[in-house]
Amino acid sequence: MTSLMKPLIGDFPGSMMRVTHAMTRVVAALAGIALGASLAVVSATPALADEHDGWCGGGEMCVFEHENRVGGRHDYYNADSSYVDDRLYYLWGSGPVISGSGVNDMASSLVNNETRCDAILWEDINSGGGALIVPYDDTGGSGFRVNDLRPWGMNDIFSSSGWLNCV
Ligand SMILES: [Ca+2]
Ligand SMILES: [Ca+2]
Ligand SMILES: [Ca+2]
Repeated sequence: MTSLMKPLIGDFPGSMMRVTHAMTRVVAALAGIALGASLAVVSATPALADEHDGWCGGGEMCVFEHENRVGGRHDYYNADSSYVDDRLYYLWGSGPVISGSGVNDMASSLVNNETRCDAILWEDINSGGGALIVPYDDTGGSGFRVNDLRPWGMNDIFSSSGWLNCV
């Protein structure tokens, strides 16, 4: 599947890209188109029921409260228009336990664990504001990791996310 995105914002295989606020309007509009197509592809995999359970499984984009993927976390398999209604999981005992702390404006590191789609995270809900595009890793590793969002100027800011450039 050819992406509608790349011709407009440039080809950037394997690299991260911060999208400016002005560009995001274009990105968001096109991501909506790309998203429908991407969901049709990925929804056939069995990981769908595993999202929002605190485990960072295959096909998911996972955000973490602190740098280097520690602290509270949350896992997204589908696009999510608002992190305001999501809660952080903490690893206690045998597995993740949900907390009262929200995901919104908390992410300091993340993993794109999808092997066919770039992840895109926005600073506002409903795909608003600036965004960060995070490539996928299809080499059989542990996903594309961003261990520190501060150099990107996007620490503690993300409020929604989705997928794009799915192959
Ligand atoms: Ca949500
Ligand atoms: Ca944080
Ligand atoms: Ca935000």
